Amino acid sequence: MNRDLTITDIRLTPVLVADPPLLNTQGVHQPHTPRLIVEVVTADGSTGLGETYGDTKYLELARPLADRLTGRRADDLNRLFSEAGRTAVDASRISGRVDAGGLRGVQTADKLRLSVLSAFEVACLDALGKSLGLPVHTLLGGKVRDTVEYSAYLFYRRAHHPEGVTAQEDDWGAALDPAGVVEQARRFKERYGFTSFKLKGGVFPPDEEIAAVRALADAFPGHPLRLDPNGAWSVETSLKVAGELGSLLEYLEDPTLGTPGMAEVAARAGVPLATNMCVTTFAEIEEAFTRNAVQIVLSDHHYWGGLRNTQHLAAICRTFGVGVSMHSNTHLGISLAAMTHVAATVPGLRHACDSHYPWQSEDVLTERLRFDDGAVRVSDAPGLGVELDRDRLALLHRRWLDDDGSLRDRDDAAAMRVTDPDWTTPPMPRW
Ligand code: GKR
Ligand code: MG
Repeated sequence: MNRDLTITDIRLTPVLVADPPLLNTQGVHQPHTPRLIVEVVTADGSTGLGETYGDTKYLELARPLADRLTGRRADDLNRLFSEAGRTAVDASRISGRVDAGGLRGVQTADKLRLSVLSAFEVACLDALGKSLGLPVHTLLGGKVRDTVEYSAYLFYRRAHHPEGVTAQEDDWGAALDPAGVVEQARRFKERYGFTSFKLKGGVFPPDEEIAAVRALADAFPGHPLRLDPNGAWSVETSLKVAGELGSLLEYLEDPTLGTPGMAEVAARAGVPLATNMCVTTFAEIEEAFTRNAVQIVLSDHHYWGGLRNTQHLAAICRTFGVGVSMHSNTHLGISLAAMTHVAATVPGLRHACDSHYPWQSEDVLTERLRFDDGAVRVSDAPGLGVELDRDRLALLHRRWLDDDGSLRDRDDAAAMRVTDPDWTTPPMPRW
């Protein structure tokens, strides 16, 4: 076979994907959420797939990056990354410390660039794997496990999006109290076999969320439990929650914002702290690790800059005795496949990874990925081992084209205002 891995084309397809009314501290998920699907085509006829955030600021950067990388080689990733680093980022796109829509920590030009680049890297690895007949995990040095464990991602949620809003219905029903959360967890366990449970908190006053975790502990004795309020609590509130839940928790995730606050909670709480908010870039590692502010970093291969950077992060964490696992934001099967390949190569992955995937009823793949006994089997097929369904892609792209612009940028506070016109993003700490 002619292995000319020159990138001849990069196709960028923004899509809007159905999302249920999941609550978090900033508001509620909108009925559709944006993602960007990337296809890297190489001269030997391979097409690799990648996926990343699809809000406008990512799309605006994706085009110039794609133009810059076309003509280069899909197997020349190191040079591709340096080349991409020269692409300018519009500074007006990086405002404020914490990402308003995505709860993804600090915003920097580099992080924005890496968030887009990660989809290109995954697509190049997929193309390369297809061309060589090798799975992505082999290109990353080889898997050290055959399955990757995921946790059930529990959300307080409404039964439906508000009346009059075009949305995909589901039959999960509302979960707004401890009984609802336990019922949701039971269903996750029955359907997918998950044995770890993470509850998205910061939605109700801490006492209610403490009651929900206690109810989970009673219903599922011995199952690892996590609570993640996305930084909605003060240091004092975090310590109170940690004091009450203590040994029931596998870890507490981002109880409060910022490394100094996390360090104080970590020093006094006696519960391990995980983060996908206070350490989201390499530049933040030194301070956080030196101050022992976090015990587990939840990597997100999108904003850390891809699968190889995730491996670098995991190696740094290992060196400092800090645990590593995976963060998730609403995503499709391409990203779940990518997460699974890289997670399969990380030694000492002791915590089940997060994934929103069970909440997504739609995908752009010919076949959905499956969770069996709470885990995804690592594919040994060439590349990522997934196949694009062009009709599905076209349908979800059509939805993006038809949108009047109101859903093209994730805005959980705007979705909340549909039912509560006075709602604004709450100032932090909320409690
Ligand atoms: O989907 O509402 C959500 C989550 O709150 C998400 O945006 C977070 O980034 O899942 C994430 C987390 O663990 O913080
Ligand atoms: Mg989190």
